Amino acid sequence: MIYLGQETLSDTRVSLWIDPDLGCYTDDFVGSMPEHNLAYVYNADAVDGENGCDCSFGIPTYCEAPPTIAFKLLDGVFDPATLENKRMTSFMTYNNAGIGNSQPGTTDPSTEIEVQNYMSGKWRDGTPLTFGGTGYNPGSEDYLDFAFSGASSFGDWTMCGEQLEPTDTRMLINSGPYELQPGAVDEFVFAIIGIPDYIEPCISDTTPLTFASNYVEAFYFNEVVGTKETYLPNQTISVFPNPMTEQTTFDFEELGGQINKVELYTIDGKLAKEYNIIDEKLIISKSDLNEGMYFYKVFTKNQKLISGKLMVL
Ligand SMILES: [Ca+2]
Ligand SMILES: [Ca+2]
Repeated sequence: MIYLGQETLSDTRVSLWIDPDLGCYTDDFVGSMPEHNLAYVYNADAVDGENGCDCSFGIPTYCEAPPTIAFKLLDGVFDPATLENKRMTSFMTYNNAGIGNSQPGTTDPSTEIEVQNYMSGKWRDGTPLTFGGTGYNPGSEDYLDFAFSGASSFGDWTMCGEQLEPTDTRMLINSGPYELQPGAVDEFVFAIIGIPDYIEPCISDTTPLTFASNYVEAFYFNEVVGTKETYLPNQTISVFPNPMTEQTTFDFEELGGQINKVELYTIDGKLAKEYNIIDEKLIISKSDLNEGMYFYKVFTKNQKLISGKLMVL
């Protein structure tokens, strides 16, 4: 994500929207695990299909072995206020109005405001998400941010536990609000995790989900990104302009003579360039690089590290 606008956007929200059709799309349930930055879809019962293993329009089904599919946010948007990547801040789900008898406030949005409501952890009509039942309980004050999150401060809450009518669900993993600054270069990384032959009916045991989530997280941060180093806030250096069109200057003035090396990595983790630093500035020109996204790592003499992303247009 590259923000080329000139004005700071003060109330930015970024959502991952998913219409998870698990085999037959009319008998699905969803849930969330906020502590894992994760949401998932599972079949409402042990057999995927409307009439036994069959589904409308001849859609193929998982029949007697439906999996659970999880969507895990690994790298959210960068929030300049906290200098950290934002986590999943709310989770919402809503229903295809054409299937079953969903309450009108819980169905597909049709205006920008209704979309914004869902992205903010509210229902289509602005009703806050509250604990219990479908989560659409006008008048209730049992507010929470994550729909069907299993354990919550009010008690356990899952679609299966509430014995809701199975339906065609959509879902949003929401992140925000945060401030999006001109020139921001950011990325939003998520994993799709399949757990075969697991519904336990009703996800009474989340151990397989927890295990898969931890495994994917460790793999991503250790093997893909690498987090063994100590990070400094990336505001302590200036990288401008970013995106690069002709050349970009890394300015280390604020850190005095502490910097000794800059490395650029391609998006798939290969070292593309290495620069030894003797000055307080490094100027990189486009002729050294291909177009695309790079990760930079700036090393100080005592092995502290500043990292970020550089886009080359
Ligand atoms: Ca669906
Ligand atoms: Ca299904």
